[in-house]
Amino acid sequence: MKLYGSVTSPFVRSVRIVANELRVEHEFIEIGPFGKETPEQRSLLKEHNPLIRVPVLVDNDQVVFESRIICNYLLERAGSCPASFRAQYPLSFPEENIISTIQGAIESCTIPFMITRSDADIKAEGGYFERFRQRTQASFDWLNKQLAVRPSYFGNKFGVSEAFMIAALEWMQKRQAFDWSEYEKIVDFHHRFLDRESVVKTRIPETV
Ligand SMILES: N[C@@H](CCC(=O)N[C@@H](CS)C(=O)NCC(=O)O)C(=O)O
Repeated sequence: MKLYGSVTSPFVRSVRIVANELRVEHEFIEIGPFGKETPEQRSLLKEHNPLIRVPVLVDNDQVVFESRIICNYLLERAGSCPASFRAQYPLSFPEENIISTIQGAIESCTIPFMITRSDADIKAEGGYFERFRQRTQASFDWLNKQLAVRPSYFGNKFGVSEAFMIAALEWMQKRQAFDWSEYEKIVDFHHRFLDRESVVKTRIPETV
């Protein structure tokens, strides 16, 4: 099984965390971060994913793209999983809502980041960029609350939504895309899981 992705992408990292938790053997094939891919890497990506983005999983003849679908593929394929990982398959609807919100918040930060990275003259403010900012904020307000009211779906035990959340938090911190340090429950969440083996193993390198 091959996983194509960059070491910086929070979507790729979520998948890597889940694969590590499920002990799924895989080869990680590194693609440069957006705007820094080589022409060969870009055409490799195009060949496997019409959306031309990472992550992409190739398992013999089966190609799977979109981080969430890849996680589902891994969960289904794993069958049983270590007791330390909350891996119900299919995921419950409350957990799906939590993952949708985390993914929406990530995209609200990664899209402006990629747009400004590809065109230095564009200012990521006002207009629809303002909607992205509001969406991130509203998502974090909601997620902070979910940690209090739905701990069995989010926060109590490490699972898929926790993998997405930790990847989102550390990417936003690294890129200074959104300051979540005032959200008490979220800060506590980060403290609880930041030393987990799968999280440490996939952390974005300092040098990138
Ligand atoms: N919804 C997708 C989002 C993936 C995504 O946005 N990947 C970014 C890296 S963080 C990417 O490859 N972007 C390149 C592009 O948009 O052209 C998923 O969950 O996999």
